[in-house]
Amino acid sequence: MTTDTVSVRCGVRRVVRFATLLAALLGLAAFGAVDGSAAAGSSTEDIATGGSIFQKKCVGCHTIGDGSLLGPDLGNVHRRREHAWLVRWLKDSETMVETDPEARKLVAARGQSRMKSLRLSDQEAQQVLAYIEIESAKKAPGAATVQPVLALIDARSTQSPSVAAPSEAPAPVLTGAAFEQAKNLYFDRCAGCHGLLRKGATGPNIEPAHTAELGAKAVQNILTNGTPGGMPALGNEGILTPEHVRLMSAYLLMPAPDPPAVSFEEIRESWKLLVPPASRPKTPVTKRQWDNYFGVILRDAGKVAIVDGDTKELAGVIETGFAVHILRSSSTGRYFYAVGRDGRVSMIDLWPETPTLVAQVKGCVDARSIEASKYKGYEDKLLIEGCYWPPQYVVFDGQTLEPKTVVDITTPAYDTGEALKEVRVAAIVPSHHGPQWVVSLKESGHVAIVDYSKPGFPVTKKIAAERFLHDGGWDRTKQYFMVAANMRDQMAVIDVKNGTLVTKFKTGVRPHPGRGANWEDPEYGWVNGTTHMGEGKLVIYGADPARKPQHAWKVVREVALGEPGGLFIKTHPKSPWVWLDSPLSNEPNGTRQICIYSKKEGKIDRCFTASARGRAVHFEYNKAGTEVWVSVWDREGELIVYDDKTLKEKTRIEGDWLVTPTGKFNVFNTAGDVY
Ligand code: DHE
Repeated sequence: MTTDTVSVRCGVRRVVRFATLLAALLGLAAFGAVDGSAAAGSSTEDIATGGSIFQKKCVGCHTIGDGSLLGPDLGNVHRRREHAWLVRWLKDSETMVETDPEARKLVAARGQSRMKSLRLSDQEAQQVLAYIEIESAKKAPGAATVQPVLALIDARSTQSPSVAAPSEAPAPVLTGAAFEQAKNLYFDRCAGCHGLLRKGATGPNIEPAHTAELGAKAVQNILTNGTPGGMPALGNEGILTPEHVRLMSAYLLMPAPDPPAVSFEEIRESWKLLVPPASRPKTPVTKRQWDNYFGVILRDAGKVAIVDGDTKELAGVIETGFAVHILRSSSTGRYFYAVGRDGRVSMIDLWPETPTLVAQVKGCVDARSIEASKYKGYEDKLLIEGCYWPPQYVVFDGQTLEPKTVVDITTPAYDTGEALKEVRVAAIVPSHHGPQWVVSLKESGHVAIVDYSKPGFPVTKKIAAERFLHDGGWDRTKQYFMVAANMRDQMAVIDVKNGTLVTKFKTGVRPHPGRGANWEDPEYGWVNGTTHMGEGKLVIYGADPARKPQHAWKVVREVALGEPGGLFIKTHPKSPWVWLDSPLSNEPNGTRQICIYSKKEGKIDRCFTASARGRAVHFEYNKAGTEVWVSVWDREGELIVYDDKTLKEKTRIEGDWLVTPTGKFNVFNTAGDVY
């Protein structure tokens, strides 16, 4: 037990004595819930546990007796609602909204800020309610004057009850330097999920109209504590200092500045050819088995490590620049292409004795995706970079990174026709059956087909799918592209051969498959699956339209994982297992959890904590499909290597150079899109 826990528990013990005394004085009925007191039957440990759950899952949106934030003030909520109703709400608010008239009324009154299901057990819900009851009593006698929840919420539709209404709040002022600092912090930490223009995508819309409604205090709470829906606790995790949190809360109440454009000329000027093709080796010089190299993203170091998959030795470290995000391989595997959040593309040649940076260019202000040409005749010839900002993609020469063209992809929303300023390029996959890249347009909800055999590398088709497309990958045949529309809780299936949307279907709260995983299910034929950011659930859907058309693109299995915050799922054609992580869980232990699903048994074989620190994130197989590598995402990072047959840990790769390792990409598997 830590000192903190001891002091919390002692404090709680005093509070319980006070509460019991108060209950005795007022009579239990007055003190208790509408149909019973959670605190009366709870131990001090229960209340302490309730307090710690409340701190982790609720404080981003609620106070107890200190006024309304994103959600209502929960002071004395036990007096306003039946105990059983509150327990059900704490367990699964989303289902209640579908089935319970009171819950529907509550959400209708609150507009966009709908509460995610906390998925607490009965016992945990009791513990949280006991804690709220005790904390409400601490605020007595004023606590009794708290207004009923619905009345409070009704008031919020015209003005916020506890924080000043937007018109009454003094307009935040930031000086030039503070504004610049806040702008950079926003770009580094927030824009990926909420968009440079703050209109939302993986995270909600946080334009000033919404943040002003919350007020600075609520914004600070959310930045500090995160939310159960997957917003990280940036303050508590030490990513933002308290000063940063205050700065950001002011910045978020101000209109977003216009981000800059990037012209073809500027992209050309940024191009650096460090080693021309004629000066590169004609055959591999390295003695290492380079097609079993792993490229490892060292996120916060702005570097990529190349690790020998056979010997587990470090083959080289390449400076790639700010918050490098992913790697993709050229078709032959000889080159790794890295893309950074700052839009910089770095090309790494794996044939020299030491892997070597041979070219760099910057095609965007903000970017997440990159892919090579993989169709016969185009091997290692071309490269596409998708921009988050500006709304464009850039095509480069695959041997030199010389820019060839920039294509604007501004497209109206597929459903409403609304003109959009920000249309971000999310996942890109390379066709193996034709000269095409398949490009996801996040905000508009289209999947664009880019034909690189045509002059100018144009979009030849835009297929309406679903808004807020994010990540996805191929089915086993590489005819169907399955992509998550994560803010719409759906997967969309595109038939790339025929250029059509096959279907889309709901899976759960914010699916996040990475590139997904394909395997053969004993009952349903070929299937694919996704994990979820917003709930602890693996969802498996049929992906075998040729042999099992009755199950194709329908959810066939749902498997509970315990922890929300899942980002990646991985398997290999030779493996009996499917590996799942949950690095965005709200629980420190949950962030380090790995779960392994048995293809044969159709259920989770085991879940375990992989590390004592950091987060366990992203899986990659070696070339032979016999080992699984997992990153410990921490300043003092590690790579854990598991034997895929026995599931036992084989070794840990450590070293000063392993600063915040995240994604890993095996050359053979990445070049061949094996997943
Ligand atoms: Fe990623 C893939 C966007 C945060 C690790 N990430 C992707 C893709 C997109 C994306 C669009 C698909 C690329 C493709 O296939 O062409 N990622 C974003 C964001 O917008 C987001 C949510 C927020 C941000 O600010 O960037 C984000 N991503 C992260 C991380 O914080 C992760 C966990 C750690 C890191 O290093 O950045 C992370 N994303 C990854 C990885 C992949 C990825 C490892 C590739 C998975 C694969 O197996 O292909």
